[in-house]
Amino acid sequence: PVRSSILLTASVTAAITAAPCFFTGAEPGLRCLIVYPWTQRYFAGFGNLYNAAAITSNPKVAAHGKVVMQGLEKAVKNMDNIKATFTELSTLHSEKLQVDPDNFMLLGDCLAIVVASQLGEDFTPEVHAAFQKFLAVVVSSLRRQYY
Ligand code: ZNH
Repeated sequence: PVRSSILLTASVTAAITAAPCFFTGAEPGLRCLIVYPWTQRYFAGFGNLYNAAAITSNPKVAAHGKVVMQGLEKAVKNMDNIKATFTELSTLHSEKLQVDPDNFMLLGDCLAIVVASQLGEDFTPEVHAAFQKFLAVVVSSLRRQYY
């Protein structure tokens, strides 16, 4: 497992370096709320999210999207220990926020689409595979404290 995570680090880091907007942009979160509208239910306090225009112009949604991306940045920086890194975050999503964990990969898929569109030809099958593997570890780590 250590060896595979080192390989993963190299490809994902390469992908991330080439995609400067990756960890600062709110686009994956916006997409997730539009394409999978049931994910809006957790953001009742963020104001009206009645259509795509309302979602993309909502400053609270954008700010939150960036917070989530910063959480993912933490995962990249702790590539060999994502499960432990996300222990508290997993408990928060399970016990306090009560987010259905099936939603995690939906956001991951939106993220992959954004990264692919940023990287263009550099989003090779190898980078894609590494990226999906990274997302799978992130999602299983976020699910870990659910029971
Ligand atoms: Zn989440 C929050 C991350 C997914 C919902 N998140 C949060 C935070 C973070 C995160 C970092 C902050 C925390 C504190 O404050 O402490 N998420 C995350 C990640 C992911 C996620 C990394 C994946 C990938 N989430 C998610 C989903 C959902 C959510 C999918 C739904 C659908 N979150 C949430 C909420 C919150 C959070 C609701 C809270 C918000 C407020 O502020 O209110």
